Amino acid sequence: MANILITGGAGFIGQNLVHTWRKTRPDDRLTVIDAMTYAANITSLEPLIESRQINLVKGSITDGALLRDLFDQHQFTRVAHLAAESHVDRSIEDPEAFLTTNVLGTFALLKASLDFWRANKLLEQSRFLHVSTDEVYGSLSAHEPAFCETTPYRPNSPYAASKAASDHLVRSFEVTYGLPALITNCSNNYGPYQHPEKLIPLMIIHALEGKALPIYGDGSNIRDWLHVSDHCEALIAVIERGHVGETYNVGGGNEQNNRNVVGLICETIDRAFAKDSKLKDRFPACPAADDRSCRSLITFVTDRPGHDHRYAINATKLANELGKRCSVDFAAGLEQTVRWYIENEAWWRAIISGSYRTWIEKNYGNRSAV
Ligand code: NAD
Ligand code: TDX
Repeated sequence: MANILITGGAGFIGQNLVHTWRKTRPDDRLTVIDAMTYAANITSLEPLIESRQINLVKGSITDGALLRDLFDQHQFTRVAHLAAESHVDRSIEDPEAFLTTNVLGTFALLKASLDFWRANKLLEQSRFLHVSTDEVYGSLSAHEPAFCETTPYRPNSPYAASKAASDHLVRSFEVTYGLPALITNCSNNYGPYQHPEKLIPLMIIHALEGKALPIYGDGSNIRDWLHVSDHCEALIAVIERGHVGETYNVGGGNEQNNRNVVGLICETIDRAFAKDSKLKDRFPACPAADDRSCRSLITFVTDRPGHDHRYAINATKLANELGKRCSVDFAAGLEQTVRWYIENEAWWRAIISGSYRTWIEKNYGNRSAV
């Protein structure tokens, strides 16, 4: 039995991690701290909160006094740090929040963990897992080898730079103070509970609603898609069995360019409508409701500034040292994800009806078709 703190547990990966942890390690005591930004959603956590299977604290990781109180009260010996501002396009519009949360917030959390573990002589048995991204390594050309743990850092967006800074802080706390920290750098996640601002849910929801599918640039940019369930299993393996001071890359082994991803989403939705006639009544604006392909909605729009061309992860260290291999097939995972968004319409409608509309106008309003 361990006392665990999960930061950002009301976000996309955080919610999935909470559910995986709860199911697989029923004796651990879980506390989630989350600032409840626009990206948070506690609908899926509510049953766990009500039945006291998790403890949810609404607060910011930048609040050192709050963190100190939580450590004193709950005696955490494991921290899984996921809280972050996470959307690249928002970091281009307004980088400040990224520095505040991703850099200063990570610093406050490192300090609170170190102070508590030192004072209580818990350094040896404790673990601090910092969840980071492949974007810190920059961009690959078509033929370069995939990122490995020793690839030099070359972040290109304010988001990536803020995550790189946080990785460096974590490393420095491990080397200088002996904080028992580990870092994971993973590729693009997809799956249930992902905020509609990100590529895959955005395209699924727009297709269902008969709205344009805005692909940035020519759509040749490549991402390595990782199902969130594989990612969560890898995170638990690293925090429980990883070697302190080490970095582990986590990737799906599924490199796809954005045109292919959007095309696959369209085909998956077309097939779902062909199989289930009730979908035509539920989503009448979707082209598939008139037996046309969702592909007719694809639009190429002004590119993202500084758009990284390709990310790819070499995950052999994770497989060799910890025996964890990512196993979800991309087409199967995408089909399951499309089904999840179809079945959970109320979940995403509640998000897209609020302040999200302002973001859509800001990010897409001035992008002309190319
Ligand atoms: P997300 O944006 O869906 O969730 C982030 C959560 O952090 C939200 O619930 C938000 O309210 C919370 N948060 C933000 N600022 C906070 C603060 N100051 N204090 C406490 N909570 C705060 O992000 P995600 O996609 O779930 O990503 C989780 C982590 O994984 C992030 O660190 C991200 O950088 C990293 N990551 C994500 C991906 C991906 O594809 N989604 C890939 C690589 C790495
Ligand atoms: O409308 C869009 N059109 C489009 O073509 C959006 C939202 C995205 N894209 C492109 C940009 C990227 O090439 O799709 C690709 C994926 O975009 P995002 O979903 O915004 O992800 P990305 O920028 O790759 O970053 C993600 O992976 C690494 C996460 O958001 C980060 O948190 C993570 O660190």
